[in-house]
Amino acid sequence: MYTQAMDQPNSPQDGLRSVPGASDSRQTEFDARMDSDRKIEPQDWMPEAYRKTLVRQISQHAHSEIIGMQPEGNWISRAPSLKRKAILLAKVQDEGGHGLYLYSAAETLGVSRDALLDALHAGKAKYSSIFNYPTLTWADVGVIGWLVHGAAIMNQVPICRCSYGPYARAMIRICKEESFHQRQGYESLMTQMKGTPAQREMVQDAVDRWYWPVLAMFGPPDADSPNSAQGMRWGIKRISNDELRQKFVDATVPQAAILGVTLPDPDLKWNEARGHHDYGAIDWDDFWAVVNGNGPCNKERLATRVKAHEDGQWVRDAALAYARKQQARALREAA
Ligand code: BYC
Repeated sequence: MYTQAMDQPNSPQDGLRSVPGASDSRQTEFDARMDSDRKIEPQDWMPEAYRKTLVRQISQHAHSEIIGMQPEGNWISRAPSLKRKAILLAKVQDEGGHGLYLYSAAETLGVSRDALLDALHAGKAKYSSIFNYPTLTWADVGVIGWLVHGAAIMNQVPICRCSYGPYARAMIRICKEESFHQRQGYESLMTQMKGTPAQREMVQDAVDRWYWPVLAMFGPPDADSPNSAQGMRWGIKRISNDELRQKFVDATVPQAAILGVTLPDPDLKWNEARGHHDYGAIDWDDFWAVVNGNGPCNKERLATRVKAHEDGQWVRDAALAYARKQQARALREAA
């Protein structure tokens, strides 16, 4: 539903890879590897700024996955049937798994998982703005599947072609699972739209609350995106924030029509000349307030995350003790 061809050509800026001042043979090899679209692997030399950008983006992405378990996790005990509960459990568990693949990918860049988690728990690390909004009704779970995961797929399929091997490979599996998440959300909403007038109103209300924050998920407009230009040159980002947002709007309009909901944007209309939908202004002040910690649920999300980490300390201690015991036994047997 949301695919972009994996063989799509790279940005015209892709020749501009070098970091000013770094002109040794290792930089030349790095540039050549990227120009020929070969992956950079953990053992390869890379510019420090490239490494830092990847650590920033991959860790933010990992944090988003594990914080992203909370809004829907809130509904596991209240899912309306055993089938819906089983689906939701599997989906939330997948998100935990995505976080783990991504922390592992970040660790290949020489940063420890503990350091990344400390930054999250101290409120210093970013995670996606979208998870700071509340899930008020069961319809929110469907809308998160349809729109939030739909946006995630739109953003993440191009990352399967990221220049850094471990991140690109993690994204292939993640995108397959995201596709299931998106479809289960849409299917759940389809069922609700065939229900009572009250259920249809509940779906429309959820769409009204989530639509604009989802459009902001793609990040600030290209002109105000400080990381985009370099991220594109390095093949970390393949498609710009605004282009992805536009693709998402174009894909969502016909899906909303099939579902029978109205997207809450009076300025949304097809522009024949552009071959795309025009859409209204996004409230960037609201977006930055949320990113800077002042959204409706930021404090609750972080507090829940820190508590879960602290409550899980005994599990990590037990796993470490067991691993040490196994290691000691293996050494004894080898002696
Ligand atoms: N929320 O220069 P820009 C998921 C920050 S997981 C918060 O455009 P960049 C899912 C940005 O970090 C969703 N902050 O940055 C999971 C930067 O700050 P710093 C997450 C945002 O990196 C479970 C500043 O604004 N997806 O979908 O070039 C269940 C300037 O932005 C946001 C990923 O992480 C935001 N929405 O582009 C369901 C995918 N947007 O770091 C769903 C990988 C921007 O300079 N990440 N900022 O302090 C990316 O593709 C890119 O990092 C972004 C931002 C497009 C998000």
